[in-house]
Amino acid sequence: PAGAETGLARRRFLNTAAAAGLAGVGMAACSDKPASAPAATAQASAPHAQPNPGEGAGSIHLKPGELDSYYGLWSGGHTGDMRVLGLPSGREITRIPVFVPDALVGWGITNESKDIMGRKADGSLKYTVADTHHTHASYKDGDYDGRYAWINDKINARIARVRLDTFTCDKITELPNAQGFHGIFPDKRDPVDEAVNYTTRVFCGSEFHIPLTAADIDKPEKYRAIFSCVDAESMQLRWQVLIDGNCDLVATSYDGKLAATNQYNTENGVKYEDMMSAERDACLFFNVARIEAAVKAGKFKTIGDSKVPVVDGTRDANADPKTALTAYVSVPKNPHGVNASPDGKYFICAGKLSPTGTVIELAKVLDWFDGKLEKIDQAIVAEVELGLGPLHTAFDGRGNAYTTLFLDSQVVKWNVDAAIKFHNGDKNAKYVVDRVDVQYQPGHLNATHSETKSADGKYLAVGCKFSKDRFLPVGPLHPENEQFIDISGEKMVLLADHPVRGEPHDFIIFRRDIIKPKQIYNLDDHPQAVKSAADGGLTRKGKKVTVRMVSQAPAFSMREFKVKSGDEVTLFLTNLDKVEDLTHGFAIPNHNVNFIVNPQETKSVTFTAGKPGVYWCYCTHFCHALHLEMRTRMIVEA
Ligand code: CUK
Ligand code: CUA
Ligand code: CA
Repeated sequence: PAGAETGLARRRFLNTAAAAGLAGVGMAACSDKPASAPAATAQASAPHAQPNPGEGAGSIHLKPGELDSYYGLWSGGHTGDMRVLGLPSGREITRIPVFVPDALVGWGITNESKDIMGRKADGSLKYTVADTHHTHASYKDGDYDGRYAWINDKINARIARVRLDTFTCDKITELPNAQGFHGIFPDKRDPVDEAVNYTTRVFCGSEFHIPLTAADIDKPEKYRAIFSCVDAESMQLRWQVLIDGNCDLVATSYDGKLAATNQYNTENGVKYEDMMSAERDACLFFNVARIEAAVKAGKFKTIGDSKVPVVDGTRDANADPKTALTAYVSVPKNPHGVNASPDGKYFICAGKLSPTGTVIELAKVLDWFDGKLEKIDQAIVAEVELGLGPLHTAFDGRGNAYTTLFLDSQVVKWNVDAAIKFHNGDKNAKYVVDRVDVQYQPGHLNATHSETKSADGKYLAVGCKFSKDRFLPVGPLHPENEQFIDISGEKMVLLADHPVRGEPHDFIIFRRDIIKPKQIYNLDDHPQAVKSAADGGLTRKGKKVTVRMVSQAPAFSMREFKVKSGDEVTLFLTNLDKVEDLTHGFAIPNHNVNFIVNPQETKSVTFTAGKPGVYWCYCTHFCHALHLEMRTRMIVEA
């Protein structure tokens, strides 16, 4: 790595012109050939090109029937879903539909899912597209507690919650006054109440600045972005902060006191050249307790139709540290990821257009709020060169950070304490520990339990945005390459490539003992569960018909039911089977109806009965030797 240091030193800090050039070549990633690392760094990673797993991580090859030791939750990108991978095998175990309809389970078909997803006045879905980027789970005592995970929809500014007992989405909230909701992070404890040592808030950063009144539509200098706090239980908005600049990714401190977002557009630019014109942007800190005190004291306004309290977090209004709600720490040009170190001490900002990582000491940020630190930028305890295009950082719990270098197609392992020493003038402090080439152009990375106090430093996954030649070609659209790296030793060892369907970004990886998934629902989970065949039947009120039936392999309780053409039919189906894994489906030809019911689960659909005829409703989910015979006749009369 000495060579790597020399290589890095030769490279210049990206100025506007250079980065604008990159936007056409390197940042759009890639010419014909995979962007190769500079010679010096390529040499640095040559010695461990051979698979030679370090001690402690173990084999990633699982024998048939063997279970993975970690769960991974991956954002699905613009498929709008969440993916569940088993690690270290890299096997995709399931996909959880969230923002976008899903034909396997009937998400976006059933009334229950439509109510969660959000409807228009006519009952149809409000949105059928989404773009998920980030997923994070709920905390207790600084580690995951296995209750919930949250995921964002950037397109429509929505936040969704996924229950980790059933692996299903149970709530979605659309953020008012926000566009391009991107970064998301739950808090880890309450800033004031010691007893609340678990997640009660989720913070959401909106990336796009927008006019707040119709009068400002064509006055970009008046556009503003917003930072939102959502209640983790109710999923209602608690408050918002009006800010200068924009929000990219979000991080929270382990003491609950601080949340922060990186800002790449402090310039308030509307063109990319403008957005990258300043030499430094910011990492914007929020003093959670002070914001909530201000809201309580009525020091807020509301925007438009929204009733959500909005406090003023702009620079000018927060110049006095003693009363400030926010603090703008400067970081170099267009930073991207901000990540909390597992020791609770630092936030690390990845430079993106600057080849640097900036280490911000949280105790010093709190000192500034207390009037004990003269200048907020004194909270920066290191700013060191890492390589080209730093995007996201993970941790091993042993003092090392791992940062993706998008342009260099590498992961760099660096020691945070050594970086601080180097920054303080100790030029012998070798903070770069190792580099490994990845294939290719990595975005997010994360290590096992990296975002918790229990970071275990065993494995690292890297989401490579380009796979190019790594898998069998399947036409112009390539999968992404989630690579798996052993980080248990001094050197990183690339263990495996895993193709994933586009376009995941962020993910977390945690031990399998964190969650205890349910195998069977409770009948009472649904207020209108059909508890027996006798509890079911058909009732009519004018043109509205309700059909209630149960499924029990290999039959539906009603062997036929009669409706009239044009009736509005609502059909409830409860699966009375109690056997683990015994799921039934229910499809109605020509009516755009298909959904499943898991053991003891109830679902409903509403549709208009079509033209007169017989429609064989059948079970779509293989359940029994008589699965094909599992049918009922819907007889539609004139
Ligand atoms: S962003 Cu995608 S690689 Cu949305 Cu987390 Cu950095
Ligand atoms: Cu019931 Cu297949
Ligand atoms: Ca900028």
